[in-house]
Amino acid sequence: MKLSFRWYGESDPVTLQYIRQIPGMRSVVSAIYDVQPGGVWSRESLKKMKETVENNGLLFDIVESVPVPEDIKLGRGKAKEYIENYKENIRRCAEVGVKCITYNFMPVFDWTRTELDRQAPDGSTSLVMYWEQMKNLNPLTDDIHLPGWDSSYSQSEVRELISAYSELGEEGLWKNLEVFLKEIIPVAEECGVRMAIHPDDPPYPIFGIPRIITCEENLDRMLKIVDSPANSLCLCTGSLGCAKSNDVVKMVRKYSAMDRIAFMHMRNVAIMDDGSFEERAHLSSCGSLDMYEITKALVETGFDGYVRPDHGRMIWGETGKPGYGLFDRALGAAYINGLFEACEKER
Ligand SMILES: [Mn+2]
Repeated sequence: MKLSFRWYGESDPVTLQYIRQIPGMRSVVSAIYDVQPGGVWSRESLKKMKETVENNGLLFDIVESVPVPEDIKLGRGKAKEYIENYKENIRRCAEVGVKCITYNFMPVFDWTRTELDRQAPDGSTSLVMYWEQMKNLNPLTDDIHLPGWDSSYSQSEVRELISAYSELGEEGLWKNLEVFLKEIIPVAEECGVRMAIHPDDPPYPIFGIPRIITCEENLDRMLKIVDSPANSLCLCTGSLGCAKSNDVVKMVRKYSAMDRIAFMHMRNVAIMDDGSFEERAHLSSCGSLDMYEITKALVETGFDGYVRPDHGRMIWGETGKPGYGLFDRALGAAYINGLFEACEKER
């Protein structure tokens, strides 16, 4: 496996010098942040990213994310133009040596949480989603400001998007995903890039907005749209793992054996009785997922893709982007290294 770490560019309080000091660290997972979703990334920015990362002894060969604009997901407006731009971004990433591009197909909102700094008994904080806090919210009638939601949309724009997606429905969203994949995957194949779709987080509809990258049946359907290793998964254990019905170990084993996992996001999550969930430390005993069995499934199926520790807690007084501090993600990386070494030597 290729160990990697997400970095948000020069504005990230976690420096590349620090990331480099994590044992076994290989690649930096980043993106170009000076262009709006839908636009074309400049060659200059990509070259500068590559140089900056390499000057710090790391590789820039994996991207997260090239965002998919709402028009593509809704199949309206500038969808055609944006798909062409997306292809160009794949080509330009490949030019600087990128081998894997992560993206998601989640309508309107990326991950949904109700608190970003919920304090645990040990004083650490993490992201949580409590149904108790969600259930009375209605974005069509109330002004909603959930943490982490894209503040570039006004409330009326959010309402318009939500009704457009409700009208589109799941099958409409599948149709638009199909159009997108059939256009971009051949380009990725040509360039030697693997596209890795991130599951919806959490993997079920919120506020009646359709979500489709959610469960084994739907992942099967997605992978069949274009049956190629260039059309692969970013298998995020924490996202899929917050639906009790998902058997994450089974899914990892199955898709890794098929060589359809390009990127692993490894983190743990604790599911509550009512389906609420809390992000936890990476260790198996800290949450609902068996990280050892997940790693074993990867090793036994010969996985050689990218892995990164996903969201960490905030610990030791660190401040910064919720989920993306240095300390707990570095602990996660060390734990992942240990699991892989043990599983590989056991074989
Ligand atoms: Mn993830």
